[in-house]
Amino acid sequence: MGQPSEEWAWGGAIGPRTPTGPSMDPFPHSSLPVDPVPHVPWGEVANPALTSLSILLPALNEEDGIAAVLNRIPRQTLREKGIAYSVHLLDGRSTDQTRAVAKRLGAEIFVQTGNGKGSAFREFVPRIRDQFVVLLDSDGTYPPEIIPELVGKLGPGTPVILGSRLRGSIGEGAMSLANHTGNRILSWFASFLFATPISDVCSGMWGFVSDRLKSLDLTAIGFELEADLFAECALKGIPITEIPIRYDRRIGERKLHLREGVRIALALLKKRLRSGAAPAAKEPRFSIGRFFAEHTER
Ligand SMILES: Nc1nc2c(ncn2[C@@H]2O[C@H](COP(=O)(O)OP(=O)(O)OP(=O)(O)O)[C@@H](O)[C@H]2O)c(=O)[nH]1
Ligand SMILES: [Mg+2]
Repeated sequence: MGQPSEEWAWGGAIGPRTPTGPSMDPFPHSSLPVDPVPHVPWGEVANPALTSLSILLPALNEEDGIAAVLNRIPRQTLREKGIAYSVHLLDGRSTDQTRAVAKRLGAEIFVQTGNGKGSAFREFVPRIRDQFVVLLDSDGTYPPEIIPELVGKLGPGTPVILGSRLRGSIGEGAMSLANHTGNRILSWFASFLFATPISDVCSGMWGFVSDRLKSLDLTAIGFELEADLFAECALKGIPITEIPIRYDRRIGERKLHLREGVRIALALLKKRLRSGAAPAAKEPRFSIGRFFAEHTER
């Protein structure tokens, strides 16, 4: 052992090392609260009890549409309403810039393994951890602006909300006459088969209480997804509340062809025949008078 080094204060007797650093205040600081309340500016968050929301955007080659949709999500209003949200691109292995654009604009990217819009949605549902879900297309046709209002209506008595284009308004050139007629016929057919009125069974804008969504036994692969959502709700007695929405002309190339209408009708029929029993009782119950009133007043 050598001599103690120079920085040791050596008082001539062996003892503890003398501290040489700056002097410290006693700890903890008695003037500060032990567990300070985090600062949340009043007026910014109207409802401090946060609601959580997953916004799901299925997309196949929608590099232009997805940018428009993401830019139209009213982030400020969602924050002000105390809705903590995440946005998820459900990508059908796009070959354009869809994923890159969505990522740049803050969406989380999920790439489906199967094919079709229905498969993408079904693959993603088990991953949902938020209280509420909103589903809308990535082609700029549905109004992201109404998401806060839609989420505000969701709750135990209103577990599923459908944005109805046929009860709302349709922009010029947004829906061809053939599509319009097809949508009406399919909605009548679905209402009749499942004894449950619905005005727009092919609408791509829906809201869900996540637990109720997860209780559905969905089987759709492609564009019959919305018909499947409707049929499952009808069979399980889960009420669907309709709100009128605006439908605009699509951005980018369409993926749906007219023949899909036949596939959707067959999917509805198959589901109804396989279910055997009558649809579960729900509130409000179906009545022929009400059905015709609802489908003729527009
Ligand atoms: N993940 C995924 N999304 C898809 C697939 N096919 C279509 N989509 C998306 O599903 C949404 C609906 O498809 P569209 O082609 O717009 O069909 P549509 O809205 O019924 O018909 P249009 O009137 O032509 O707009 C769009 O956002 C598509 O990009 C697919 O195979 N996988
Ligand atoms: Mg579309």
